[in-house]
Amino acid sequence: MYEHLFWFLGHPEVYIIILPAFGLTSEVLSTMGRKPIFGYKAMVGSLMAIAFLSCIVWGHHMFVTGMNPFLGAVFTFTTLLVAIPSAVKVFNYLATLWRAKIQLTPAMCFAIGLVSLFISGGLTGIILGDSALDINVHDTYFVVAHFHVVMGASAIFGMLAGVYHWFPRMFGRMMNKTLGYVHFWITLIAVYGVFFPMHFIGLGGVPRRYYSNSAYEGFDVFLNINTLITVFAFLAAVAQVIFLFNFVYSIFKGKKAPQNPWHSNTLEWTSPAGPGIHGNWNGPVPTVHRWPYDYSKPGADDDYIPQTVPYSQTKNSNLPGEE
Ligand SMILES: [Cu+2]
Repeated sequence: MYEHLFWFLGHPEVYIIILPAFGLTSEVLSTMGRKPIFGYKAMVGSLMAIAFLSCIVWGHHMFVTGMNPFLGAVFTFTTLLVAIPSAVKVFNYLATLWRAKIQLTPAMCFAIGLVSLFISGGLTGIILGDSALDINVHDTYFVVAHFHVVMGASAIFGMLAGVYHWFPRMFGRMMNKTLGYVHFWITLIAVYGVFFPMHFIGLGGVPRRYYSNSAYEGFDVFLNINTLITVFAFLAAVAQVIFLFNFVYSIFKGKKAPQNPWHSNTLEWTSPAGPGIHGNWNGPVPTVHRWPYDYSKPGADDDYIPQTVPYSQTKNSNLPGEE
């Protein structure tokens, strides 16, 4: 009973970590690709579908607890259903990037990094969600590798994309781009360096949650891989020191940020730069005329039209009238 309750909380909880990162990524991919997010309604629907499905899949953590195999089959079915909205999101991310005017800011690098990690980690989720396959790798490092790629690395990449993107809005200053790129590349390589080989240790049968495996001679062949993983883990940690330095340094010494550094449509970039004031705007609250994704709109001169600017005030008069 306790284990059921634990995973009834535990599975939705990991989705709570990744879903906001998906939202951040959608914003960054759209703004930095100068295109509307592809399939907006499908993207929102997928988020809601994932949130709902997350509540009826917890049994996939319990395939080897002695649970009735028929119940295992039910949880396999509900779990594999999650692949559908997940695939919709990945395809729409890729379609948003297709023929986009991609601006590779550090935020965009991390957003694309999230897509890469989510695909890599999602594929092994199919193996773990299927009871017949899961039994072979349950409670091994294969699971550790899978969930750290998806809900650890992928979610953190989304959060870092958000930090780089909205830092100018939060502090009125820009983060250092070069340090951002160094942070991104070391983190990306180190994360794959840690978790890619970890899958193979798991396939070899090394169990998780043991503080040492030195009592089992059969696992000695994996020592070199463990050493390699440790080196990459330290490398990943060093990269985060670079990020923390960049973050704190830029708060005080970063270049002053323009009002709207990424030429974004959204409302937050119209409020006074720097830490928020009560009510967010000095004067009256601005009027919003449309959705936030009017990037590269056919017939418009600029590749963005802020939500607060009516079409009649844009340079080109060919745009349709406001609804
Ligand atoms: Cu789960």
